[in-house]
Amino acid sequence: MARRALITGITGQDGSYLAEHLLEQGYEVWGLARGQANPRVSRMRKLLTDVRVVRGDLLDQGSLISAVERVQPDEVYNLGAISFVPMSWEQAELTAEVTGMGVLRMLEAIRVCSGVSRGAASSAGGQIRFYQASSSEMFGQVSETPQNERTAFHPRSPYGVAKAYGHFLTQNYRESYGMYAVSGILFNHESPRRGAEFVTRKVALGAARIKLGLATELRLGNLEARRDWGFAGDYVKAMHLMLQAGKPEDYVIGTGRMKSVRELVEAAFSAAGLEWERYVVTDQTLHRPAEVDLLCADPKKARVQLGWEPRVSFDELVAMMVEADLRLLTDGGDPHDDSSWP
Ligand code: NDP
Ligand code: GDR
Repeated sequence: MARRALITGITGQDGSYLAEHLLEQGYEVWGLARGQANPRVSRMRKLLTDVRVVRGDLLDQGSLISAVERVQPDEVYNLGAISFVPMSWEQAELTAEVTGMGVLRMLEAIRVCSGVSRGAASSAGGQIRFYQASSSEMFGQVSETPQNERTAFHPRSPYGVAKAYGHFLTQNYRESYGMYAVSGILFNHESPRRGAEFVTRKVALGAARIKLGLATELRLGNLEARRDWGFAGDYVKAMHLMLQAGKPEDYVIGTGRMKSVRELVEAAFSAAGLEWERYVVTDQTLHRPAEVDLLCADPKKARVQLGWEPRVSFDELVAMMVEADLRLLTDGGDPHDDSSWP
């Protein structure tokens, strides 16, 4: 019988790549989708035709219990979150509820549906395996570079704090109830499906718009921030591998290479055949209240224990995104409309 996976955040970037990967592996894939008439759900249904949808919201405990009862999953991937860091200052409480407390609600749904009792410290922990989408944003103001599984956390945004809560809670459910519950500490990963608010996609779209005469400038915040950027299609494979391992452990996932936003801009504009200095304007209002200056992964544990390695280089990723946006805009597509996903 096919293994069954339940993915929260199915309408997001990672949800789509993970669903495709699991379908290729022969899984029956279910996506948890929220909202009465969420337009991203109907678009997702058109693109991922083999994914089955179950309604639920990370804010609603009962809906998660019902979803787990209905799907009876072998594996749960908790990707749902408010994931845009600047929004977490605007709506800090909501971010705590969805990105932080949502993890507690999902773990509780699994615990209850698996019949794992609160008192059973050494219980088998049930059969459902759980993946939590932890983030390099938990490292925040870094104490060492590169960052590995033992690096201390110093989050710099309400988003990072909420992720740290979810991370420790996942660890705690593993230790308290013997659940197979793991966190992937993923560094930034991007694709042509990335939301237009994130810097890589904003830059790719900006370069494409300027190239096609649809815009004359691109406004950006801090050009000196450095990140470890990889391809989302590579990273979802690591999520799956983490749930197939012999024992539940957390892993850092990234490329081990860092680039600045300035280098990203140079690469994207060059891929579009443009000189970036003529078009990019820096805007103080786009700077963050507390910035994460640099993040760089040490993914050695994942390479050695899971056999995972990223395949797509930074230059290939940027070129892929710029080309996709040139095609999208040339075809009259709407960058905010997920149905135009490549
Ligand atoms: P997206 O922002 O693209 O997707 C977020 C998803 O969360 C959407 O499907 C959204 O659904 C869903 N969601 C939002 N609120 C709720 C809610 N109340 N209940 C249920 N679902 C909800 O994120 P990514 O795909 O980029 O990232 C996936 C996960 O990985 C996130 O948890 C993110 O924080 C984390 N992460 C991402 C990294 C990256 O570089 N991409 C790096 C490290 C961690 P809806 O359509 O309903 O809004
Ligand atoms: P990040 O991604 O905050 O790292 O979180 P984002 O692409 O938003 O920012 C990366 C860096 O670029 C700088 N920057 C800008 N960012 C945006 N969005 N817009 C701008 O105009 C701009 N100018 C400069 C930022 O200051 C920052 O330093 C992403 C999300 O996917 C999280 O959910 C995830 O956990 C982390 O990656 C790892």
